[in-house]
Amino acid sequence: METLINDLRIFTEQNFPVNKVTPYLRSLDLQKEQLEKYCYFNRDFYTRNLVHKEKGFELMVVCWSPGQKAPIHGHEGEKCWARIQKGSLQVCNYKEISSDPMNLDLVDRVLAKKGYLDGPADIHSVENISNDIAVSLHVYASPFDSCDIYDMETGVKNRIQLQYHSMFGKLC
Ligand code: 2CO
Ligand code: FE2
Repeated sequence: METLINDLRIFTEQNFPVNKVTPYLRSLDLQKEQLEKYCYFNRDFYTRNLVHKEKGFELMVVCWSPGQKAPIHGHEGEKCWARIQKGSLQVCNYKEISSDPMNLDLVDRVLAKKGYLDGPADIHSVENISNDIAVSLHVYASPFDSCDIYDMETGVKNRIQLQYHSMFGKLC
């Protein structure tokens, strides 16, 4: 984990070049033991577990029980990669055709399995459609603590505050 954090720090100085960061994260070799202390599950929602945060980036382990979902949300230019470390997740990517009225086009739907690297993501939803738990490792370059949720039924965009379930291995 220390090596990963140090390497991400170097990428910060280079403004997270996608052509370098993507292959780096794709070939990342983390043992499940290294993630264990960040793995907390909740019955009601997926959990965001902070591993490390500094000005340029944050590193997070996200834990998904079966059926849990991050609804359609935007990353607003923040570079966001997610690597599946355990289980599988369905990722749907959208393109905003217009904001008023809200019109999103489904660009692709991917069943991301262990070892798959997604990103950098823009507008997407992520869902554990399997019957098993899933764990993903997320790198957010230029992280922010709120994001827009797109409600397709009402055509309304809602700003929500993002929260951590645990920080540095300890429950919040
Ligand atoms: N972005 C969501 C979050 O930080 C998880 S989906 O993958 O980017 O809660
Ligand atoms: Fe996301």
